[in-house]
Amino acid sequence: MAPSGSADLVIVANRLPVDRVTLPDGSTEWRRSPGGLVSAIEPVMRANDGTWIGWPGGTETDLEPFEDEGLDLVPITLTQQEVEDFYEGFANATLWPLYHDVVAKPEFHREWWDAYVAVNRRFAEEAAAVAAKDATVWVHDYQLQLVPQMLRELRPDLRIGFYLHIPFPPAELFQQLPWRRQLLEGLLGADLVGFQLAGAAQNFVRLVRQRVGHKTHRDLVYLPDGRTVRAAAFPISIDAQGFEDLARSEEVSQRAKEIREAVGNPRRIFLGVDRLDYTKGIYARLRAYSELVVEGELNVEDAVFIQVATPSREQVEQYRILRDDIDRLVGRVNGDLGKIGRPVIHYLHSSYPPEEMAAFYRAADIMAVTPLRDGMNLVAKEYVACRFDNDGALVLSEFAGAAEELRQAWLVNPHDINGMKSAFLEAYRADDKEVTRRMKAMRKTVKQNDVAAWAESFLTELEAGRPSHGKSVRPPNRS
Ligand code: GDG
Repeated sequence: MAPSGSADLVIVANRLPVDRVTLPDGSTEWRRSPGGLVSAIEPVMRANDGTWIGWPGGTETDLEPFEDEGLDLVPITLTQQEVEDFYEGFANATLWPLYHDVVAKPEFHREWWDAYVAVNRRFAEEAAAVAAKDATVWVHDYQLQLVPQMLRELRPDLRIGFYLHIPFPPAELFQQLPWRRQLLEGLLGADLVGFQLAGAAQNFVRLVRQRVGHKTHRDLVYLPDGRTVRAAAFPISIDAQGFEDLARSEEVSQRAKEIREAVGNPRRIFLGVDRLDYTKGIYARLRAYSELVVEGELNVEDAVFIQVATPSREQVEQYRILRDDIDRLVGRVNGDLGKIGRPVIHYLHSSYPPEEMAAFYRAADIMAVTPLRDGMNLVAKEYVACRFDNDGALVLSEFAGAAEELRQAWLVNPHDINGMKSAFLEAYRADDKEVTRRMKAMRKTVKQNDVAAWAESFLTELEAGRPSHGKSVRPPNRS
């Protein structure tokens, strides 16, 4: 295919950075969806005449490429059947559990795989059409692992990067996948494959050696056609300054006070914030906490747990089961142990604007982030960014990618309920000096390694291996 597009930088992600919102009068408009990825990539997009290709969510078929606040956006259409087979099926009921240590049982269906191939091809063809000659294309996440290879076949002139936001499993688990070789070959279409952690990159290289038979050396894969592919870690982060500024604002400070008052000004507020997902360890966390109340280690006058669970993937069966399980647990705990005006757990199944999230982070004394497996976990970093007074305790799962950087958190094994209970109590009883020492160190880490540094290091590495005749992506003008 001859290059026909004009974009020097193309971002390919499952979702567009905007959502279609229906207004009261029935008309629709695009609204920017808040998220670290958008704010990280936006400056590079602007500096490079970038285009973002993604699915707007929904099944409208009448969507044309459009501009939103100066960003060129190209919507990909999915049919209802593709939403079920590609998105809810192969992406969220096959790959998601398989890549998260099989904490739920992955389902393997051939029709789901066929839809995955077809939708990946659509993304690849669109990217091939909009990319200028020698452009850079950055493909994101587990929904699009075949795109790099499909795109390379269409457009060998492109520089292609791929970034996986979720864990990459050890060979012993990945082997289960009937289409394991095709996925590895799909990823090898990229020049640079980025992961959250070095261990994930190593898993990938080992699998490529074993399953595809290519020569490898450290983080490099040597392909028979002379190309080399690099697999390396680029731990993602957040807009740390943005979160801090939000947390410092008058509006958020006031709202944080209101939240504390609304829950009865207890001595300590525990907080959990997660998408309602079985990988996040919400059930075990709430159980551990409620056992401390049963045993009298904590009482409802002094401590309360606020759990924000954002609705997620509600059409997928495992998510419905989880929701019912948590509804039951919270109902039982509050019914058995709560008092008038003093529930043990405030459970909020809802999503909130960024200001309200920052107010929760500021209101909480102890943040509980206890996933069974998580690529990174941005919530842990957001909490740290919002604690500008160097107070607040973070209880963090060893199985979150963030644990490699946030060593000063109270680290826990979320499968060990007693261990988690001890950590909650330690954090609850810790003196101010100890809490400050830990938080100061974590704040330094999060501020130094923000999301802009992440995007810059990935793109710099991607450009570094480019043949000298190609053009390269310009860094944004950073103020
Ligand atoms: C995947 C990987 C990796 C949540 N509820 C609301 C809301 N959020 C925001 C949080 C945070 C983000 O969503 C969730 O990010 P996490 O990192 O915690 O988890 P995943 O959604 O599973 O993300 C993960 C990440 O990709 C990035 O690579 O870290 O490991 O699984 O930013 O604040 N934001 C608002 N309202 C809500 O109700 N505004």
